[in-house]
Amino acid sequence: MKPKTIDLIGVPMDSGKRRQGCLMGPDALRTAGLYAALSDLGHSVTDSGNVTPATFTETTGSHLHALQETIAWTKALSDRTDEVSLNTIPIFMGGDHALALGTVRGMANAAAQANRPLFVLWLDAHTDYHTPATTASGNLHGTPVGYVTGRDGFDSFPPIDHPVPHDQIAMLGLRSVDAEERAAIEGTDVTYVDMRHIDEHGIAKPLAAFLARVAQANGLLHVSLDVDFLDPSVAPAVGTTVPGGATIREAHLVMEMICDSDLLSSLDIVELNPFLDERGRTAQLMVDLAASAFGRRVFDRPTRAY
Ligand code: EXY
Ligand code: MN
Ligand code: MN
Ligand code: MN
Repeated sequence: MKPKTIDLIGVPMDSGKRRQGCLMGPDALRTAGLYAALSDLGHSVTDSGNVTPATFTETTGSHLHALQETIAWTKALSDRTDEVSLNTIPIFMGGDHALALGTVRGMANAAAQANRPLFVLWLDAHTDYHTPATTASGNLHGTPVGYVTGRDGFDSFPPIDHPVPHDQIAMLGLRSVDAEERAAIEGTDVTYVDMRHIDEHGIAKPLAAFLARVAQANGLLHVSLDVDFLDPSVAPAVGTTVPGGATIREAHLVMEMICDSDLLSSLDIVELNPFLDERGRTAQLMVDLAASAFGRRVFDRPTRAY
């Protein structure tokens, strides 16, 4: 892989759900050696520190958890993403998945300025396709895809200047989708791939088809990796575990194929809750997966033995 310029951006955001702990995520990824893992591969890495939201006054009495805090983070992340040059690959170290409200909104704006389409690869047990009006839990980490695709109901959030078209989104690893999300998303042209499909056909086939479309369109690729994409037995440090998730090798294959495509323009690593980890093994796995997306390999070419 050609050396890249990578910008590590800490996003200690914890407002997207009630269980606290993701605020420690950025430092857990730092402690697990994300900087060294990427610079050891020859990339030029900067750690820009953490984003901090503007001050806010929280709404009371709303069924939406931490609404104003989440809006403040969305604005701060959109602004931060506006500063990102497309010659740099930002890695947003979460923090919960509500951070994607701001990172995907910002990358969609950056893509529009570059006159290129933004594609989004959502690696998650969940579709995160709710709106403030449809969420039963009131946890806004279940809404970023609803927001960036322009669904109604986000009036108090910054407007979506450039909605991500549904056919520019692929979701892999799905196994916990609420009835409303399912009914809504089945009516769109999102590429939604559940674990049953992956069991039967493998993870490489749908991913290769999606990456080919990104390349064909000269698109930018934003990857949003939720820890709960993986099976809880190998990635326990997340508050929304769902059994029957991706294996470590399926996750590495996804990241290695993304690396080979050379299409990655931005990456979220989200929902890591170190409070739930076991001696840092989930944080270490996220760092290893990031290294696979940036060129770490066992061998550079296949064996000649057959
Ligand atoms: N769909 C459920 C809800 O809206 O509460 C669960 C959402 C989990 C979201 C995590 C970040 O992926
Ligand atoms: Mn998620
Ligand atoms: Mn999830
Ligand atoms: Mn569409």
